[in-house]
Amino acid sequence: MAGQRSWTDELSRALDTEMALADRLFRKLKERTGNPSGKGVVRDSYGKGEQIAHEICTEAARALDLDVSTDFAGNLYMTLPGEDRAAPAWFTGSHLDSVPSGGNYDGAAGVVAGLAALAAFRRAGTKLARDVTVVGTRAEEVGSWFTGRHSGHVGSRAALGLFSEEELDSAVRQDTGLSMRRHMEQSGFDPKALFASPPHLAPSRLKGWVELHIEQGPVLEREGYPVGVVTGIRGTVRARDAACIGAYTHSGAVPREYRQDAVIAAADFIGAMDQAWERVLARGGDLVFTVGKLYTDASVHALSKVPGEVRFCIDLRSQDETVLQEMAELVQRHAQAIGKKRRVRFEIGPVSTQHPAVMDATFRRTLMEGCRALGIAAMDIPSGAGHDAAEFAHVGVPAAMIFVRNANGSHNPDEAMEMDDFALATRLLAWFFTTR
Ligand code: HGY
Ligand code: MN
Ligand code: MN
Repeated sequence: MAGQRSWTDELSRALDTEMALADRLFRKLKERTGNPSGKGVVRDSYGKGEQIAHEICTEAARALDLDVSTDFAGNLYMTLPGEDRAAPAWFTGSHLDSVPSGGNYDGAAGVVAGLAALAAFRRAGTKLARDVTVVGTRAEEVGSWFTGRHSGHVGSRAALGLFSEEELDSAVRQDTGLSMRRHMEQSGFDPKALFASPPHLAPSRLKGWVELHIEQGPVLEREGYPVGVVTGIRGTVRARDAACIGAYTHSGAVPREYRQDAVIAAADFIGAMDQAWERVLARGGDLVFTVGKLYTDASVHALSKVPGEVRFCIDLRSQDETVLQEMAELVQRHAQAIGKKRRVRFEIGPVSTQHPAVMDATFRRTLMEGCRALGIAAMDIPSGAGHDAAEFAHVGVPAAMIFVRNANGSHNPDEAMEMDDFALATRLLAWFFTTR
């Protein structure tokens, strides 16, 4: 088994004790970023809610006497110094923003687990071989807040030098109409300096990225495991601002063959993509397809009108790059063919892609060793959801993820996680950092 010099009874007991810190942080996050007009939490990317979450974690890190810093994009770094400060460091953490009316654990669980692990190292007097930095990344949920052209995961991609300057102005907040650039500046960060300096995280400085995150799907719960070790992360093909343009006209007077009905055409398109999805699954492929937003214009639509416009988004995800490419082509082909048949025009708009990511095999083996050593029942599991970990893997930083069982799915206010499961996953995270 990998070197176990720092795993002690004191550390084991300290991890139990620090679950109280985790509890306090989850409670504070829920209270201070709760949705004022409804249920769940609101931690808007480069907005007030995300900023509050960063302040709560900064305060906890200061109380633990960690080295605290931020980069030009506003990512938060909270470091426990190790013996060899020049050695490539362990990085852990996750995002501190949420989807609108989201759950309290998506993203935050990874940051809270990292802080609880560092608090336990402090309490037990554990001196690790290398630094461990807990990161609170910005704007991982950017797709739920910003439309326009961008490729998601803004904070981690900015830290790794993968974020492009044009995205600063092509990504626009739906509710404020302001660009990513303006929101970064309003939050007190420096987009100009971001592009005038080398990436904050040079891959050579990182020993690896290990992210704890709730599963967000039903598998661990259904299979009866508290913890999962992630094998890979699905890539995406997304169109955030698609539309189908037809013609408004009288719903009674116009015969079928003269209509340009945007809603029926969009329904045809969605049905055709759904059948394509079934064909991929029937041949054993991996794919999910979602239209999370579909809406006519409330300022002009009416019962007695043939709808002349409908707007929607497309979210395609797969572990397989070729399936993603095939689906991206199919989107355009169906849009053309159905547009012709229904006498409408599809405007698919900017299409962003994220490549699938493979988790590091050695880290996965070590994590499974840890599960055996700690008596934690765990299973290998692919991630359907996207995560910052994929960006680290894309730049060659070995990456791993620990999933925590959670009930009621995710991206909804009912997202629920048992603290016992969280404690096991945090224990595994801490154990992993003691191995080298
Ligand atoms: O959409 C995602 O998978 C991630 O939760 N942002
Ligand atoms: Mn999410
Ligand atoms: Mn997440």
